[in-house]
Amino acid sequence: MNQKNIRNFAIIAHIDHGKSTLSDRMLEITKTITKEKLGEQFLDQNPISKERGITIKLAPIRMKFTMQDTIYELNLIDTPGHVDFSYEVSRTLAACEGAVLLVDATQGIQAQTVAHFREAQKLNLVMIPVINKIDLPNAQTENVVKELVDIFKFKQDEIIFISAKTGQNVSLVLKSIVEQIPSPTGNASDPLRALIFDAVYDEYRGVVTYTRVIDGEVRKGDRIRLFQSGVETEVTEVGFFSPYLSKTDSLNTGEIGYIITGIKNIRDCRIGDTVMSIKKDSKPLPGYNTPKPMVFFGMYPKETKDIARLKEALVKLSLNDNSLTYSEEYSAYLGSGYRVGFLGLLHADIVKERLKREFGLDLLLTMPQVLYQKEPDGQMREPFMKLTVYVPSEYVGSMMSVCQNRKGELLDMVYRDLYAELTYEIPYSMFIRGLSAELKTASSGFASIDYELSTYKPANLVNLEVHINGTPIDVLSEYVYKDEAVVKAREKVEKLKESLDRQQFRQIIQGVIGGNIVARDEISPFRKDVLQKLYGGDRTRKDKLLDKQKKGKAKMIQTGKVNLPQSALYSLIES
Ligand SMILES: Nc1nc2c(ncn2[C@@H]2O[C@H](COP(=O)(O)OP(=O)(O)OP(=O)(O)O)[C@@H](O)[C@H]2O)c(=O)[nH]1
Ligand SMILES: [Mg+2]
Repeated sequence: MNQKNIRNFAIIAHIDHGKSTLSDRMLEITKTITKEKLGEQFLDQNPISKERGITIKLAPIRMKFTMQDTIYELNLIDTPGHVDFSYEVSRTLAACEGAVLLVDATQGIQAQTVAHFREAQKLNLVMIPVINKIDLPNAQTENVVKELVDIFKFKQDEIIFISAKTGQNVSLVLKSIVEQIPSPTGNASDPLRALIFDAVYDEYRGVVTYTRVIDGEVRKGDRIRLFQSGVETEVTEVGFFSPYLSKTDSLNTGEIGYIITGIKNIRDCRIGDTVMSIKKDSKPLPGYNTPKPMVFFGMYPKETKDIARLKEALVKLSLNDNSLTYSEEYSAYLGSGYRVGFLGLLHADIVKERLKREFGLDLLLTMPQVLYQKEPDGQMREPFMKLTVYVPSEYVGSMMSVCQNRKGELLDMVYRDLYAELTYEIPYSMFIRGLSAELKTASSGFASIDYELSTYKPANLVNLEVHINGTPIDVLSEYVYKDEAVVKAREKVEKLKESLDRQQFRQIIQGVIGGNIVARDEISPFRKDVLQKLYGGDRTRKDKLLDKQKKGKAKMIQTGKVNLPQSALYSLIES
């Protein structure tokens, strides 16, 4: 395609504002996908995405669009809206010249609208402001126009009003993309430089890199070099996204597509790396800063033999999701596992689900923890976030009381027309303790939040251990704030008692901090219950039951280090 007829753009918005639905209409109008095949949110190909109705991965697709007898190649990248997947958005934006900034007419500007707007602005992308869902009776279109003008300084007459659902005015958005968004610059006669903005592992083809060609071109059979790993290899296939992989002869300057190479080792291919020609020296592209994982879980396969498959699965998933980190871990009770780091709780949940569905792994996840830092003098430090809350002004008071109760410190507060923007510094661990849900509830669902890591601060933490019959259960211990430690210990002991109350041994459960028992409970043996239903009756039946119970005991003693069956541990960790 002639470089000047190419347009690369992203659709960005807060969660649920209609990005994937707008993509559907564009695919329909450009006849990229037939209406019969389209369904809803076509680009959400992943079944988990489909079921939950949320986008979890960036998704590129190439369209042909004719305007005034000229055929344009439009490369659309749909992005996720949830804050856990913001990194997908920044990677997408780096591969584009422009973005459609979509705002739901019933919601107005929300946290990720602002976050993605700023990111796109930093990269000097041309943005097309679009207000969506104007078909809804509760659309507050005029207010949203005012917000777009006041906050983002758009001109009123550049805003397009659409319904992604009915298709109303969507062709105006396509027209505007062609007219407003510049064609890619880049030099066709320079040696190849292409940005890897994503990658997937395909069972049949191996590593598939999603790339944006910046300079030069790439063809099947070309020798290329990956800058970071220094690996040289041959291109075995190039193509574009339809959204499936569709082979072509070459990818030219400015185009978005995929490259498949002879690379065997998944780790040689890194997101953000530059694919370069081997012939001449040229500079690598800037790439990305990989975000740091914030939440950590221990992950253990329920079947011990699955540990090798878990490792393989993590290697493959992290190719496609390089914010995922993992390191080996061992538990006396659960055996070998991995400590896996995620960007947030939704991210963790999705990865667990993908491991189950795509790799058939049944896993146990321990309690989430944030990444604490231990100073040489033993002082613990915990991560703090800069949290921004966007909320209708009438809820400011409730937001403030939630944040204050959660050790938050108010940094800034700005009142806009209809809503306020509060900025807090708050421990990240509060997210694990349900901060997001609390803010939602206290604002009748209106609050939206954005956050980023700000700093580490000293934290008054203690290690809370859980002992059964004097033995600490490693996977149940966790760091908790000192001021809540005793309450937490009692809660845990109680919960454990509930999940253990049908065991056959006397069990002493203790919450222990620094060697001191701060909570204690015990469960008397199960034996009584076995006989209870027999009302004295038949002696041989009684003997048989007691005999059965004895065998059960023997089995547990052999397998467990304490009288704790794995099923009880599972139910406790999973609850
Ligand atoms: N009435 C109406 N509903 C719409 C419109 N556009 C999208 N929706 C609905 O809004 C919901 C969210 O739409 P999606 O397209 O999945 O939103 P999204 O921005 O892709 O969401 P994420 O990718 O999860 O951030 C769906 O139920 C859509 O049917 C519209 O123009 N009018
Ligand atoms: Mg979507």
